[in-house]
Amino acid sequence: MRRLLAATQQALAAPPRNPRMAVVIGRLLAIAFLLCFGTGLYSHFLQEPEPWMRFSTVPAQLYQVTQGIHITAGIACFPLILGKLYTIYPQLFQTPPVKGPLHLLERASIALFVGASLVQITIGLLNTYQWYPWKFGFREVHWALSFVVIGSLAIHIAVKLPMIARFWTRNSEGTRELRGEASDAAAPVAESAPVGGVTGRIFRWIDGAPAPEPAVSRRGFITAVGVSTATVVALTAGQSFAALSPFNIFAPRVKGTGPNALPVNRTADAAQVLDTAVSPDWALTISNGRRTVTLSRAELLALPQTTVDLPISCVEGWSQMATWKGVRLRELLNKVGADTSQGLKLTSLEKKGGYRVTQMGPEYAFDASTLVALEVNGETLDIDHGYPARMIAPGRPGVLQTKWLSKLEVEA
Ligand SMILES: Nc1nc2c(c(=O)[nH]1)N[C@H]1C(S)=C(S)[C@@H](COP(=O)(O)O)O[C@H]1N2
Ligand SMILES: [Mo]
Repeated sequence: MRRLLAATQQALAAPPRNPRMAVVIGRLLAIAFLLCFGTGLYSHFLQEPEPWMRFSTVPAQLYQVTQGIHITAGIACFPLILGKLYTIYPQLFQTPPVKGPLHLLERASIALFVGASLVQITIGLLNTYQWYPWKFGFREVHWALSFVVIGSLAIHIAVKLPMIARFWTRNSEGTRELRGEASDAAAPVAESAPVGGVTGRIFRWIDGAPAPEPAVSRRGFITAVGVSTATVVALTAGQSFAALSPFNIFAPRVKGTGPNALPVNRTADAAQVLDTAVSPDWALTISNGRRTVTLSRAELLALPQTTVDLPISCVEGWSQMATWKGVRLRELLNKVGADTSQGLKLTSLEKKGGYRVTQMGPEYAFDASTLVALEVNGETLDIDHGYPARMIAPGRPGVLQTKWLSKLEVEA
């Protein structure tokens, strides 16, 4: 058994499979994971705020940027994780497979880490394509898994710290030794002492055996990982970042397409509002306790109109700037005597769906650029964009930009 494992390791030896490479890719992955985690927490609390939480409404593109980073960094994880797995693959066959309880724990935490990360980035990617081929709630699972990933990442880093330090820079002791430059260069790497439970030799060749002909050179490997990461980022980031928009090949939404030159996320048909949205009886109800005001679309159009540039920034990654025109929400709230400490409950005409009823904090409700929009990009709102009236506020996730408004209720 031991022999078989050792032989497998030897057969898998290749120049990019060394601890220095594992550390270099690991650093990039850690950055990507932390970016995803931080921006993910922000996105989560915007959608499910604790009662005491208040958010910044400036800059209006804040969420567009944080969510763009979230999706783009998540996509970059694919080639990076594959590269990292390639690099450490021979470690699967280390001998003995388990040295003791601590070693078992270490290997189990890595298994958990790798498994959870792969599931996490895969369901995240599928979500950007609005494809939910599973039964569970995406948000709950993505949220819970993020703690498994970050927790096991922390354990992983702690366990590997001695090795990470040994290979951290080009001139670290371990790196120089790998290059055969260390002061004790005469001693073959194969005999180097175990470091943090890992011997340098595992990544190279075994016990003085001749180096195998490299099938993949170190430089070829770096190029492959680098080019594939840059490519997937460049070809998808255009959904979130306007400058890269011409290169948006793989990302599902394309800027400037759709009615009103704006992509649609949920159509009026899907929301089952094709009849109610165009009914002549439609009116927007605004209430604060007993005080209620009801305004038809013509009455809304007769009020002072404000024009603002605000993005739709979908949690699924795509975003687009648009020019909105309509009535300032705070002017409507003043009509029912709401004060600036009060939040709002928004109800859509939509018959069912997760975003039929949403909540808006006072910082958004009373912001001067938050509108009950009636027009977009110089035209009447298309029914797919929320005709007869929709909410548009700065810095909010797209899911909270409620279309086909029906009721606004000031919270006590
Ligand atoms: N009532 C309602 N409003 C909604 C949604 C919805 O499902 N129902 N989807 C939201 C989502 S997820 C996004 S990204 C934006 C997209 O706006 P658009 O379709 O006008 O571009 O609308 C939001 N408004
Ligand atoms: Mo969205």
